[in-house]
Amino acid sequence: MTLNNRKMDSADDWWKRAVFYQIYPRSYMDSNGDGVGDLPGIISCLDYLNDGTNQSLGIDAIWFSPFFTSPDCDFGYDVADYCDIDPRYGTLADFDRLLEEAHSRGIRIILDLVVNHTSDLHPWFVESRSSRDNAKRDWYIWKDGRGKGNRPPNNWRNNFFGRAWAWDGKTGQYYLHSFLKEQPDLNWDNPEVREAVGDVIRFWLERGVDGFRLDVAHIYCKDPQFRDNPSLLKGLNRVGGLDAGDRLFIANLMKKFSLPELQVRKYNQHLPETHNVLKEFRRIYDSYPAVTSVGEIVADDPQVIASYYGSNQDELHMNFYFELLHCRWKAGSFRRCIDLWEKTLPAGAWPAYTLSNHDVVRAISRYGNDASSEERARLLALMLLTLRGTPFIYYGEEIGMREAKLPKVKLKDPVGIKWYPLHRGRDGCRTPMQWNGGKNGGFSEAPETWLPVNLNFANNNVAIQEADPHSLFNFFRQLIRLRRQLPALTEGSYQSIIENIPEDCYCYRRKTGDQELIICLNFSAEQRRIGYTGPGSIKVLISTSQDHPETDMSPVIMLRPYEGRLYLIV
Ligand code: TEU
Repeated sequence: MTLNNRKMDSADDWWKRAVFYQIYPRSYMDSNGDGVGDLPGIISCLDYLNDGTNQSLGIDAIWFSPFFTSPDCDFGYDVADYCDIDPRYGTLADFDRLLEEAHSRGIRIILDLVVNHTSDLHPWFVESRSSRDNAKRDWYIWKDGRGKGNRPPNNWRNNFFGRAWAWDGKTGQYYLHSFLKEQPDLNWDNPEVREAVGDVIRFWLERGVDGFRLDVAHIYCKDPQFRDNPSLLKGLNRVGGLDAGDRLFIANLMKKFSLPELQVRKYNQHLPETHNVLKEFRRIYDSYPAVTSVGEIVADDPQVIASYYGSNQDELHMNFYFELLHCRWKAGSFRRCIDLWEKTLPAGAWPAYTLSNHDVVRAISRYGNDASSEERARLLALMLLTLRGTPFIYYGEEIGMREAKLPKVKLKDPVGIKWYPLHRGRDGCRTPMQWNGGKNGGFSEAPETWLPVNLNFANNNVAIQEADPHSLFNFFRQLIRLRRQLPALTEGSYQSIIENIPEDCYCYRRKTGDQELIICLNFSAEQRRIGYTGPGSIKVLISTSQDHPETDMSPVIMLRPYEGRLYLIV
């Protein structure tokens, strides 16, 4: 291993200049041949991510999906011990080594803080469910049943399938679970819970981690009266949107596929008290140097997402903007989405963008798997790395890993198992990293890996792409370098350009006092022409097409199908 010490950006706001990379630890690199990725495996790949030379990908920070002790009902998102590493991934000593090796390469590390709920095997819950008068009973949300039929306390549905209440026969009460019944929700009204989670945060900050990604931070607090959520169908009905036939059709469909009742989540998300929890967290982060946080906040209204920065920048440092995951393949769809978020963000609030993660179909496949998928992936990469805000790359995105189509027998995600074939679940985006054309794509020596490696690994892997100067990997690599060299990309303002731009192109300006860049993205399958009429002339710095004219200074921009270019105004 080459240890090429790279100096870390030590400023408190390093995360504004950083390129993040999300690793799903089960699927990155298996060092001990059990078919499951692990921490020593990840350590052996750090040079690939950033070895301090121009040859590696060059990322600055990693977000790790959970590797804490877990029975894996939701693959780590059900934590049974927040302060230990699951033995399948390694030990705390391995973690310390990972942190040290990462830091020595200038790579910072943030962890996944999953504290809306724990695993049902967490000792806190084991105690809580042991008796009604246990000291930890109130650490979770326990309620009596309703009426003669002992119905669940209210109509809330969980986020996966079915109702959000599970009956505990031993103590004769229901407990709340916003996801699986093996993931009971913590009671954030209880000061002891807040204190205990604060201790977890401090535990990792003391060890030297650089921050956290906060799982479903918008649902920590619940309505104190636990009122029924309004039904979406009834609401639609009131405004005359559905006739009786529609209602019957929908009701039958929902029954057939045991779909959850459609309801407005009025009382189990975005409660004002949640902001106080996040402020408490922020005070802890701020008592350590250079800590950051990024929230998984899901809301339809961008104002609501923006509120989680805090009125005084005193809650989350960054919030993902998931709307970007729902854009159609249309220049206007992306432009409107970004413009709206830029307009909504309060002054000083810093955006975070991602196009893929462990919960959604990989972006390269989301827009269709065909001959132009890779061109589209390049266009998306150029956009992701030139928008104003911190980009998060999902592992494998840099080599264009596709969503794997797995047969039902191979599925592991409870969501896919339950809904198949309607919804194949989230396994398709979680398959092992494709390192080379060897056994299991170079991921593992095991006879069988936890999820199969995607069948295309022989043609789609790191080794091939490292060797090909025109590969997607090398495009990402160059783009990340370029981003570091151009202050307008990290610090500059953002302004979309509409005048004289063809409908299927998305163009924007990034600008500081002394640097101005223009990014032009052609979303159409045909050539597009844009005339540049601004001051000065323009010089192309990078294009998604391999053989663009390096020194093109022409005022007419001819974009090839799906081509994107970054121009400097000189
Ligand atoms: O996800 C929250 C969430 O509600 C969705 O992304 C959900 O996983 C998806 O809609 C299901 O189809 C977070 C994590 O990212 C996810 O992996 C966990 O399963 C979930 O929380 C529970 O911790």
